[in-house]
Amino acid sequence: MDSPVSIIIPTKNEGGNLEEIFLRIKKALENFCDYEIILADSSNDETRKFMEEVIKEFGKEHKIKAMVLDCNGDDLSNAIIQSLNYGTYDIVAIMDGDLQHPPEMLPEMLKILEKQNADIVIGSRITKNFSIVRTIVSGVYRSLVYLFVKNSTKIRDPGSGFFVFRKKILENVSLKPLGFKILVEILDKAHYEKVIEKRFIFEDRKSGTSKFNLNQSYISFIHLFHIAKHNKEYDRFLKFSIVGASGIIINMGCLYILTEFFKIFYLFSSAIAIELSIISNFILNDIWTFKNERNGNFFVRMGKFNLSRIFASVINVFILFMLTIIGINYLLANLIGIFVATLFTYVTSVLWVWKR
Ligand SMILES: Nc1nc2c(ncn2[C@@H]2O[C@H](COP(=O)(O)OP(=O)(O)OP(=O)(O)O)[C@@H](O)[C@H]2O)c(=O)[nH]1
Ligand SMILES: [Mg+2]
Repeated sequence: MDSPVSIIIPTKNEGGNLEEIFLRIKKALENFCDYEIILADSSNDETRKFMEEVIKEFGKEHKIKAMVLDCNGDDLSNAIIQSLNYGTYDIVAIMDGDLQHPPEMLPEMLKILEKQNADIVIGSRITKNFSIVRTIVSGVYRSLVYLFVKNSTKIRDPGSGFFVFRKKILENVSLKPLGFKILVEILDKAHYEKVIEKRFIFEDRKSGTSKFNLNQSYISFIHLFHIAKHNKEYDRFLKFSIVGASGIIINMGCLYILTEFFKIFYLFSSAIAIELSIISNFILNDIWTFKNERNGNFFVRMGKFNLSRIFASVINVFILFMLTIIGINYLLANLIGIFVATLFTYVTSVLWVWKR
């Protein structure tokens, strides 16, 4: 391959993995392309000194072009952003320094980038040893990414830290990431068209300790919150909520009119009022909230919206029932039910009814 690559590796106290990662990168790329390695280091112990020595000795012996950048105090994402200024090549690879991202994948990922003219190639993790908590947190996080980050719904692992990309997609882009998920920030803000994924097995780290913890997850969610604010996804949720509130007024009004003036038995009136409010919500969302996402047939969208609302009502009643069983006041239980049902309708609206 002709194009050289800048490999950026964020590190924090990863001295024990350094020689192996250098050797494996060299073996994988030496007959493939030129490369430089930038270690974006935020170590807070003696590791940096050790790294500099390894680079000196190792670089001489193995002719590896590597540097360690002082990113003291920077989190993973910001350390990577700093390093982007030091990379001299047009193609960049980001990978962890604990060997969970196999360097042997790099040639294939770079080949895909070039041959298939992609802008980003993501190494998607097949995780085997995640704890239950990490699996749940990761699943919830991914769902929210699909909701808040445009063009992300087709990406299996938007939270991966292993990817290669063309640097030009970041021209005139101001990245303001937080925590570990720099790929999500890039997917939201960069100028790119084609993203391809290549799956790999995410092994346990070889040596050193994990920096992942629940606080990191919390930071990732806050980051997502900033993204949603920035890309106006919030506005959409607000519009959806206003339409939902208008539905309540229509529901109550119809129930009153049908029961009082048309003398229809109130339970039948209620069924008609519910359907009318679903239809009015659908129309308002179609012409306002999701006016730029109207793909396909109007009636198919309406049918899907109806189904999602019916399912949401079942969820609402189920939560009401379960929470009252454990002694929660039925009005509070209903409020919680309404909240979850609204979220459910929103998610299905974004990802299914008005699919982007
Ligand atoms: N520069 C910098 N690098 C960091 C920081 N936190 C973690 N890293 C590095 O980022 C990479 C990913 O961190 P890990 O601790 O392996 O996180 P993880 O892979 O999600 O968690 P494990 O699966 O438990 O290893 C590793 O190379 C870390 O050394 C930081 O604050 N600054
Ligand atoms: Mg790791």
